Amino acid sequence: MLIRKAPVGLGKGGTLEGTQISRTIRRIEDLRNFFHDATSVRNIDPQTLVYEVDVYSPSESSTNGALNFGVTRIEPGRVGTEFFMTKGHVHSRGERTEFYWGIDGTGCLLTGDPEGRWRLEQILPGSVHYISPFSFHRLINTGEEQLTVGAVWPNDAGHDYDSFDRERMPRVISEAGTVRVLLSDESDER
Ligand code: PAN
Ligand code: ZN
Repeated sequence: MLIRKAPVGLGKGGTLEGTQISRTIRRIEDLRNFFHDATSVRNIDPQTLVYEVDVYSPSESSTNGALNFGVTRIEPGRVGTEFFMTKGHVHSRGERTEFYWGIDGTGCLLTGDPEGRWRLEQILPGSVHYISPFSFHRLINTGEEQLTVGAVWPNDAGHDYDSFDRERMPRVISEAGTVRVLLSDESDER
């Protein structure tokens, strides 16, 4: 029997290479409503790249139990004091879970449960993160290099970007060269 080459691999710079891969690119113009400081958003070139997501979906979308494999690469940078980050979402099928793991760079994973309790986990190369049912999840690059994070989630999970109140989300900011977390008055830690 032939020993075949794997159809997909992680290339240099954290790009997924192979077949059945799609890429989503998010620039400042796509993220206007996600960063807190509207004035700073307006002062950045709208074409500035914030993050890219490569997704490998080998199964038909109707396949029961199908998984997606993704890699997210977030550029280093800030909008005002707020670090570059993903939009963040809950799964449309809220009970669907997900694994993230750190590949390169440093940052954090913000999660929030439906009761409004928030949690931040440090992401490092090799760190493993479990996103529990009904949790909001967002990646934040707090480092000087690109943050690259792998993910596996059910193909039928779906992305819901609007169900969480953005005003209540903790913000991860840079202050005097250190990473600081600002909680809204109504946020709770867990
Ligand atoms: C990830 C995310 C990816 C980009 O693949 O979709 O990191 O984040 P946003 O979708 O919040 O822009 C995932 O969590 N999939 O379920
Ligand atoms: Zn997800």
